[in-house]
Amino acid sequence: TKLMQNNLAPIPELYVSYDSAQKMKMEAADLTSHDLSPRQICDLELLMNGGFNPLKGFLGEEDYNGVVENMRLADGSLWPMPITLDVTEDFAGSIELGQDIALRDQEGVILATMTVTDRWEPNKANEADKVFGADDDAHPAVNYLHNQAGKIYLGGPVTGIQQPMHYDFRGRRDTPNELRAYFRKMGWRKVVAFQTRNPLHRAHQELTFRAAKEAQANLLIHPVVGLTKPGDVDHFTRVRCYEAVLDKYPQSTTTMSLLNLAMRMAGPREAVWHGLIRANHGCTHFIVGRDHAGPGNNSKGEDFYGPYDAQDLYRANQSEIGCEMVDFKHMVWVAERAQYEAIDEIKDKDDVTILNISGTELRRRLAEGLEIPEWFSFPEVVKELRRTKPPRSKQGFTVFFTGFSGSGKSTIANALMVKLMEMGGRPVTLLDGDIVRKNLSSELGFSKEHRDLNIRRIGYVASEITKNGGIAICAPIAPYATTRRAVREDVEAFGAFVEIHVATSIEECEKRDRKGLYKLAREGKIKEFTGISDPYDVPTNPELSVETENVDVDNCAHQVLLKLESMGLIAAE
Ligand code: PPS
Repeated sequence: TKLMQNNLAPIPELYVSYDSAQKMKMEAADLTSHDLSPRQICDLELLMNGGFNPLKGFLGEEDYNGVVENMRLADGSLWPMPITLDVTEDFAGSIELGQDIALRDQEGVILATMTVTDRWEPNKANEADKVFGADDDAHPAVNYLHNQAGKIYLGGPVTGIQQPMHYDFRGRRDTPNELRAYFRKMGWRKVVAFQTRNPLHRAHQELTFRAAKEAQANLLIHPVVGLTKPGDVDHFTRVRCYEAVLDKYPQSTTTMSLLNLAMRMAGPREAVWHGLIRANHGCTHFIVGRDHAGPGNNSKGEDFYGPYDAQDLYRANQSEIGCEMVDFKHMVWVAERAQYEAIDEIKDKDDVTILNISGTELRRRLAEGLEIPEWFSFPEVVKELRRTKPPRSKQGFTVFFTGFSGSGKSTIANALMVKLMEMGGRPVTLLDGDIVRKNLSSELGFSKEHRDLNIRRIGYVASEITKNGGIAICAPIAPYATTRRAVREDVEAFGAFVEIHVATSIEECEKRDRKGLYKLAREGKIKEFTGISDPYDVPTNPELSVETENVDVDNCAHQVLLKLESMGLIAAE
């Protein structure tokens, strides 16, 4: 391969001068405003600072069609990812073509204006197929497309007023031109970039170090801190980990900069996109690994892309990307030689012990507080990860009882609370149906809409308690499966969600009729009464289902404790 060297001349940005920006801010008060989503803010930042060069704004229809169909803008240049401004039909209908709109962040600060030249309804199924490989909601970007993105796209040139504000790690964030200036200043003529959304362990350190040696280049660790794959380690933790690993590289050969990119997990197309972005940041080489930017499994449990599809597509477009690929060698630990080696280069595979810890295995070990060997990661990194992800027995969690009125939810929930408090260690909050309706939801009735609001509020509070390391015990009727699923998702972002169906039959509840409400419901004096005149979706996959007929409360609560123990949520000290 020819040895690429970088051309470090500044690349075009879309920002106006400071004085013009002040003036535009005043004038923009009169413009129709679009409030950007978190993903759109990431896209806008890279549009404005030249990270998405040659784009001059959100794609218009002709460019969009070219990008979707054959990875090319209307003028023929290579661009694999639709960078689109999706809006609601109402908003799209409220503006005219040719009009300037203000693009604002979530606090209402104006970041840019856009002259709307294009407005169209995209064929989202086609975009999903062509760009992401399948119209399958299991793909995070396809899910975004269908379930979060607005129906209409607006396109047009953007005029940048100011960068989105970041309060974290400010010294570690660089625009393409800031990185170019840094490379110029340091005399770095060849730079290999490493893209990552994960903490760096020893295999990554070894691989990046080797890539730099092979390309005879300096190294840029270029982690994504915008949006990555749902469930990833948060970027605050990751950056602390990266900072610890930076010390492990030979001094002044390596630097680290944070990239506020919203990833799409689009595998091959994403690799090409990442390469173009790194070329814009002044890099000459780019590391592409196995399953680069892979989205995980599709709804049939299969891979979306082949493990080396990204490398193939990159190679085919390399000359236009302007950033040479260094392909990832899958690195494994060879115990006998106490070193990392590329799996395809080990000649004596049958005679040596090859060790590797997968991401899933690492998460399991963290969750259970098990050993993570020194050959796998650096003690500083493991310490940070353990700080953020303590073992399950020290994390917060939510126990969510559901069942008919009078099924025994509150009684069991109370018994459980007392047992957990006896054990100690974590604060416990009981969000009982009646308590919540007195405090959080006093204005709500029992329509579907109000019940949903009530349950979502309980879910919000429970997820905050879970995040902060406490135990939330919820005991509403929660009759609708979709709402329970939504609450589960809210909570599982931070800890375990344990759904418990208190499976007392409606006949038994009515027979007990503790509060006399069933009688009133039968007489029609209470409308929309769950189980009598309003539906209850029986949980299909609860963590536990308890029978209460002929079983005492203490025993029911004990069954829950055993469940919590089997899930690793409570443990002996
Ligand atoms: S929901 O559906 O989850 O929002 O209900 P929840 O907040 O748990 O409130 C249920 C308690 O309110 C009393 N109540 C009713 N329940 C069901 N349907 C109707 N129409 C209704 N009207 C009042 C009832 O006493 C429930 O108390 P529990 O503790 O479940 O017995």
